[in-house]
Amino acid sequence: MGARDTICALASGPLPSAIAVVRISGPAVYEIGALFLASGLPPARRGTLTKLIDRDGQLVDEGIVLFAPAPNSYTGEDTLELFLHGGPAVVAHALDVLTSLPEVRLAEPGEFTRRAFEAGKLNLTQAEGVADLIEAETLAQKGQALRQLAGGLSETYARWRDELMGLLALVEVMIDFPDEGDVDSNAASPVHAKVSQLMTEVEAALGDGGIGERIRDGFRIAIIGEPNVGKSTLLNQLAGREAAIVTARPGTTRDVIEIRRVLGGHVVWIADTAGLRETEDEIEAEGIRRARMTAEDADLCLMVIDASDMSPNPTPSPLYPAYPYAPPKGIIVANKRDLADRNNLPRYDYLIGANDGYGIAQLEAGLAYRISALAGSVEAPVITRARHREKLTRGLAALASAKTALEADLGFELVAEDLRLAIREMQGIIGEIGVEDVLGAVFSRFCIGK
Ligand SMILES: Nc1nc2c(ncn2[C@@H]2O[C@H](COP(=O)(O)OP(=O)(O)OP(=O)(O)O)[C@@H](O)[C@H]2O)c(=O)[nH]1
Ligand SMILES: [Mg+2]
Repeated sequence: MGARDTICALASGPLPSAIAVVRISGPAVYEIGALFLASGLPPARRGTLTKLIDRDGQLVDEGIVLFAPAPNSYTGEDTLELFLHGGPAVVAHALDVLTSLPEVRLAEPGEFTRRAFEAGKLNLTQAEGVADLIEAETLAQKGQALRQLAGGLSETYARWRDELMGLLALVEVMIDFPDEGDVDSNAASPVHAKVSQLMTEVEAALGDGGIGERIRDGFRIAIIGEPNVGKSTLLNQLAGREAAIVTARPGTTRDVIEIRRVLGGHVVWIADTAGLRETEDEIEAEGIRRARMTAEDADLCLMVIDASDMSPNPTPSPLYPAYPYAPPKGIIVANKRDLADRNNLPRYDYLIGANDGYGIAQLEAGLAYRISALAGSVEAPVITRARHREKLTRGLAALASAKTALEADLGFELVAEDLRLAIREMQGIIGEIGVEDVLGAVFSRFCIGK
């Protein structure tokens, strides 16, 4: 294997900024120090004011330089960080100078963290924690990302993997020495008990209601109801802008329109949908199909009805009942209270006027409360990404198959094979078996310079 490229990138935010951090990692750091730092590489890990010069000795900028020799750096390689003035021309000039060396190139997204992963500084779950921490907008997201980065999540997966490996060793002994010790059915029983126990644990993690993923990706609220009841008007109220088109014509909204908010300390996606009714129109029918899917997927569903429309009753069509969801998911929002007869109101959880904003603050407070209750319903979720859930689900299937093999006395070879499969899935989550496309998918979503 030849020497690796040395990578460099702007690691701080958009320019101009007070300070710009340019990060460099790889073997060319020494050459860069000798060529481009007026006083050479500074002592390790000590911030040193230095001039950055180009090949002709022209000043690029002057700033603090931090040198971290391998292996005690983020990437495990020799790294250099330049704290420059945050002007676009400064940074462009500095990157030009650095990449003028043939072995230095600009970093790809997430490449620094990928190198840290390859150097064994982080496992894959922790690397995902780094990405999540950078993207975290709410304290809950930040807390979850920090826990993931600190290794809290990988510990659980690693423990399951270790226990499975111990179990596999036991089963392999039984394959190798079938006549020693107890007969099969007795010998199988501790294995069976352990498999069952692990299954219970994995099932519990999978049965978390997807809360970890929701904290990370956002909770989902759907607004549904018949045409013209004011769903889009409500969405615009919640968005604080004209996100959706509002007209007096029923059937205005065709597609799902989503807005993002922070409610109760959590990121929430609120979706406006097409009004539910029977229709011949192909486009509207597709919109209605999407509306129902959106509602199915949602954590909370705002079922909007027209408070002024008491006739014939709020359930005009058996195909599209006004209240498809029960509490706690379903929330009945009666709109157009300005037109309603106060003495003759339908059943509702919230009474609003989407046009004039009446009751919106109460509705928002109620939603915030329900979202925080949902988020708090699972303490420290284990699963934070669909990728983890997929692997755990497959691991659980392998365990179930091992259990069946044990119960049907199909032989320890089959059990061993299932255990190996389950181990592979656990290893896949923490990246011990580095399948290239998985790694590519994980790291390409990072920002450049991380
Ligand atoms: N009087 C009154 N009119 C309202 C209120 N909220 C909405 N409207 C009106 O009701 C009509 C329909 O509003 P939209 O928000 O487009 O209704 P929608 O449910 O999104 O309708 P579709 O997209 O067709 O399903 C518009 O003319 C709104 O101005 C309200 O609180 N009071
Ligand atoms: Mg609409």
